Amino acid sequence: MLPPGQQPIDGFPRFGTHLDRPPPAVPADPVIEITGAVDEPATVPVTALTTLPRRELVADFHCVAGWSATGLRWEGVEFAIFYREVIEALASPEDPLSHICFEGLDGYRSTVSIEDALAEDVLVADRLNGLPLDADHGAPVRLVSPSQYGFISTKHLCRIELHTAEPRPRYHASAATNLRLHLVKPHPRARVWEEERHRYLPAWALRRPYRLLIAPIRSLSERGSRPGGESGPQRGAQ
Ligand SMILES: Nc1nc2c(c(=O)[nH]1)N[C@H]1C(S)=C(S)[C@@H](COP(=O)(O)O)O[C@H]1N2
Ligand SMILES: [Mo]
Repeated sequence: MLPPGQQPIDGFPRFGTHLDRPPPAVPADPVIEITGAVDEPATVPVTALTTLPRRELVADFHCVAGWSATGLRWEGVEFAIFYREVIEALASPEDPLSHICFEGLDGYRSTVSIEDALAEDVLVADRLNGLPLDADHGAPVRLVSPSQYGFISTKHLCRIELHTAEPRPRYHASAATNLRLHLVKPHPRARVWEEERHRYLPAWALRRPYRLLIAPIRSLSERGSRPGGESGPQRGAQ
């Protein structure tokens, strides 16, 4: 059964605010920076994930626009374990952490409450359906939070920013893209079974307009994924 307002899609399309921009290049030795409420910002090599207990998670993936990809098999490390083993060793803020921002190599950002981030189905994933994560789906590593709309699941994860109070929403490192995404007003919790699509508007009002965006965003994203494909102007849509 799919969450309210979702429709199944064939396969697992590349999708996102990148539109037809190609995926970012993966550095030779990728790292995840840990910044914000830490004593000293730190840099964790992505290879550290191989030293932590691994987890396989089969889950559906739901985009706020209304498509769902079903039965994806992710592999990686539970975020809660990464948090306990890596982040807590670095962070000793006076106040407890309340929110975590996840940033991708393309500048994309998502913000998650600590409760939602530590849920048992949230993964830092480096494999999908038995293969290393490809560029379309977030190489080298991405967040996967299947109980929340896809826009929470930051691809190409390269920075984790810790906060002790809810930060002002920032959806992209680029000011222009951030501004455009602000207009979308995504719901801060984005839980799919509660249909938390929009910060203010009721979900029923958005189902249809969002669904109309699926085909164009999907085909733009596909175009950007082709090697040597042209990169277009930045536009905001989730
Ligand atoms: N780095 C990055 N992560 C991102 C996005 C993006 O544009 N850049 N788009 C988000 C949105 S809106 C969705 S629906 C999913 C799509 O994931 P997929 O391309 O693997 O299908 O990625 C999310 N994570
Ligand atoms: Mo999305």
